Amino acid sequence: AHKKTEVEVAKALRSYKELEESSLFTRQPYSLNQFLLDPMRTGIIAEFKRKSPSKGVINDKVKVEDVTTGYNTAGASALSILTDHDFFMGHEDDLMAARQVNSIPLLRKDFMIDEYQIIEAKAIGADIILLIAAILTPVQIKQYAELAKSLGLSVLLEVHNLEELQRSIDPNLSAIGVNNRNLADFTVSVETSFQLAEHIPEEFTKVSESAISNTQVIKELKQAGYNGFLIGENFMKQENPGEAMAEFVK
Ligand code: IGP
Repeated sequence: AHKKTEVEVAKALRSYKELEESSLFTRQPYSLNQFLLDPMRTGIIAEFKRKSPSKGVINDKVKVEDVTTGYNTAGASALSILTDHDFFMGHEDDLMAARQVNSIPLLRKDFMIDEYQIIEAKAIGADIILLIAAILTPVQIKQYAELAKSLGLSVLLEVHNLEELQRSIDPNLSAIGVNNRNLADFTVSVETSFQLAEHIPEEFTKVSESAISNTQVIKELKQAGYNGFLIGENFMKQENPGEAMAEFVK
């Protein structure tokens, strides 16, 4: 309900026509899978996140330009930028600022519940959208993934159990992300990724999301077939998140 009103306000401020006329709207997006599978990169999707509902403020002292260029230099395959205002202290402007200084894919990390937000994602310079199975019907997932694909955007579907995975699979998706954090109670377990790996159809790249804090786990996840690793807090809790990632991958 909260997100619904936020989207209604956004629609009133900027029409579909205005979004489609913005200069970023016509750019050709980068492909998530191309960067995830690039052997010169780490497979890490490094996240810019000031605050979260489970941890409170993580870091509100750093600049999005500094952090994202640091991540990029450290070999990130993509950057995840929270644009949700209330829960994560993020903003569309953060993604636009990251766009100005990075030439790798940007994930608009937000709760997509309306087609408007997908058009908006393209208009602010995103390359990837996130669809969270837990809050969407299979019909919504199909429609949103089709729209995103028609705009050249990559689509990351987020699931956290087998039932969500099986009801949400769609050919328009680019990658499947297994969230190790249960959004209902915030408990985390990387086991979720190991358990679901074999159920993800092989045509999709696999991403493990949340609670990744050491390189040994990444090694094991790679052996289980994962191509991508979404890491936020482990880097953001440091004074210099970009440097923390460089140290992590060394
Ligand atoms: C990153 P972590 O534990 O490394 O900070 O997690 C990312 O997976 C997490 O921020 C996330 C998220 C989400 C945030 C995963 N799915 C959906 C908001 C909405």
